[in-house]
Amino acid sequence: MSRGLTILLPTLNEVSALPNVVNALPIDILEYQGWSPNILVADGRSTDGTQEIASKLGLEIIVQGPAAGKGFGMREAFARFLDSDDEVLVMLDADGTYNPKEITRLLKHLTSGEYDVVIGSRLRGSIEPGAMSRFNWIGNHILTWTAVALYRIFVSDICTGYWAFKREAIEKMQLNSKSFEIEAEMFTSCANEGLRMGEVPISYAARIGESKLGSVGDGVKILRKLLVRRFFPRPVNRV
Ligand SMILES: Nc1nc2c(ncn2[C@@H]2O[C@H](COP(=O)(O)OP(=O)(O)OP(=O)(O)O)[C@@H](O)[C@H]2O)c(=O)[nH]1
Ligand SMILES: [Mg+2]
Repeated sequence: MSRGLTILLPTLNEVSALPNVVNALPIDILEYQGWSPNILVADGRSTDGTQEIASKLGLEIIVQGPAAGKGFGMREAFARFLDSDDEVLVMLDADGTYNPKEITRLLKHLTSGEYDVVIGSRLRGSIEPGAMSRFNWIGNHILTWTAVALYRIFVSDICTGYWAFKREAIEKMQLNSKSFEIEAEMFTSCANEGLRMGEVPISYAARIGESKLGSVGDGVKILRKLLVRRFFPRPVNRV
C-alpha cells in the first residue's frame, strides 16, 4: 500500500512560477518510492490568475479566509491535511526558489526514523548568486542564532520555506502566526512540544516573480515570535 504524501505549495500571486514548480515535482520517483502524492495549493487570495492556473493544472486549492498572510494559509492547509489520511506533509514555496526534486532527500531523512520534522537548510546548502540579498543573508543568520540560543536546539536555517513533517508533528504543533513569522513559530512549537528536528542542506535559487516579504518589518515579527514563544510556549490567542 502506498503512503499518502501531501505536497503543500503556498501561493500569493505566483502565476508565473507555479507551473514550473509543479512540473518539476518528482511525482514518478515518489510513486516508485511508495508514496501517493497529493498536491495542495494554499492560496492567499491571488489576483493574478494563480488560482485559475492551479485549477488548469488539476491541483486541489484552498483559498484562505483572511486576505494575505502566509501564516493563515499554512494553518488552514495543516487543518486540511489532518482531515486527510496522509502520513507526511512536505511544504515548499511556490516561487521557484526551492528545487522540488529535493523532496526525496528530505523524505529520506524523515523516514529514516529518527526525526519528526526535517528542515531544508539554505544556509548550510548552496545559495545561487542573486537568490538572497546580503541583508537578508545576515538577517537569516541572526534570527537562526537567536532561535538556537533561546531554544537550545541546533538547526541552521529557521526561516527556510522547505519543511517535511510526519503527521504527528502537524498534530502537535500549536500555531497562531498570521504572516511570515509562521516558520519561526513552527520551529518554536516543534521545540516546545519535544519534536525531533533534523535538517538536510538544500539549494536556493532566485525567485520567479515579485517578493512578498518586507525584510525589516517581517524580521521584527519573527524575532518577536521567537521571544514570545520562549515565555508562552503555546498561543494564548488563536485568531
Ligand atoms: N497562502 C499564502 N501564501 C503566501 C502569502 N504570502 C506569500 N505567500 C507564499 O509564500 C511563499 C514565500 O513568500 P515569498 O514572497 O517568496 O517570501 P520569501 O521567500 O521570504 O522572499 P523572497 O526571498 O523574495 O522569495 C511564496 O510561495 C508565496 O507565494 C499569503 O499571504 N498566503
Ligand atoms: Mg521566496
